Amino acid sequence: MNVHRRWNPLARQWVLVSPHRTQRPWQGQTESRLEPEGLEYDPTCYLCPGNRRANGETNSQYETTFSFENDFAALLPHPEPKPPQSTSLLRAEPEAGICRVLCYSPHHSLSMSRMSIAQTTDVIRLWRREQAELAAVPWVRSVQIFENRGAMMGASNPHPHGQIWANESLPNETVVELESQGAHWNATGQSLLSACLAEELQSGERLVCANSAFVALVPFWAVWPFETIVIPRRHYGSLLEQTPGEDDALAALLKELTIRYDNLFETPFPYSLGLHQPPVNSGPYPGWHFHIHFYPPLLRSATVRKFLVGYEMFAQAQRDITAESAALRLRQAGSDPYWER
Ligand code: H2U
Ligand code: ZN
Repeated sequence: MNVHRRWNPLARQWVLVSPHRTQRPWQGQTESRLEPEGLEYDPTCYLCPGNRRANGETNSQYETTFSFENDFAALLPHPEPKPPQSTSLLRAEPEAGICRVLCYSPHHSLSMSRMSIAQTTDVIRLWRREQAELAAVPWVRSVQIFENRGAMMGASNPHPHGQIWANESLPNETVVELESQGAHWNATGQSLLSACLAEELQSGERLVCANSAFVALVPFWAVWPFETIVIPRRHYGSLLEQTPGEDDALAALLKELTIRYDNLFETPFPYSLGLHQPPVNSGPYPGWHFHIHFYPPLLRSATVRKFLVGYEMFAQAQRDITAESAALRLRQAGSDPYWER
């Protein structure tokens, strides 16, 4: 395959693809391999049940999931009423928000790949409860649910957990996806992701795994080597419209996908995952199609990661291995966990 560029219609960006470049030698940084640990309870962990957190609060003796207000929140519900100094050119605005931490399980060493499907269904239900609760705050317009897994992605703690940041203005990514999905809906009466999914199911070469309600695939326009997107087959905007059957199907798909990730380099695979749902307390946004992005940093092994630097910082994103070969490798990685082989 020759060097080419691909269009991301969702984020409205180009990505450069240089398939011939995967042969180049590597003498740069390697990351240390992370082996799974088995500890079920860590008395020093800020997120384990019953433990005291950094600011002195105590976690409940939770048995399934547990959420709390982030003790070091990046956003505050009542920011200073005085707006920051700004001019028409150098603009600043006050920003109110709410940050929460979501513990997925009382078990300190689990991850979605190692949790049961029923436990992940509990996480999905927690995501929905939080989404509904934060959407009920009249000034909240954006609810961003995400997870950083692994030290390589900046997770501060191995305990299985995610976060929510909800705020009063729309973040950049939401603004672009709102425009791209809205424009496609207005032009065709079909959601952008339904159209993409139809083409992907037809071609099959970027599919990773699927079930009755969800499909995971490496998007045509992926930037991260093993980036995936999880798309519901049915078009709806958010978890609030998802059925109990779809909750179970999503949990099963997330388990299979994260096992495939872990299998790929036989290591707990780091990633950031993010749910993309439409703005709340505004709309309706009929073109928005619920989806989850996975952005994993690993490139060649458990120790060699991709850096978004140089040309990618100053010009545009670039990848070496094609989306098609990444999807093939994730299919070949299998769905039986390597740690049970
Ligand atoms: P990350 O691992 O993705 O950083 O998420 C952990 C969050 O948990 C982080 O935002 C919060 C940090 O502020 N935290 C608390 O709120 N209380 C604590 O005692 C430790 C960590
Ligand atoms: Zn813990």
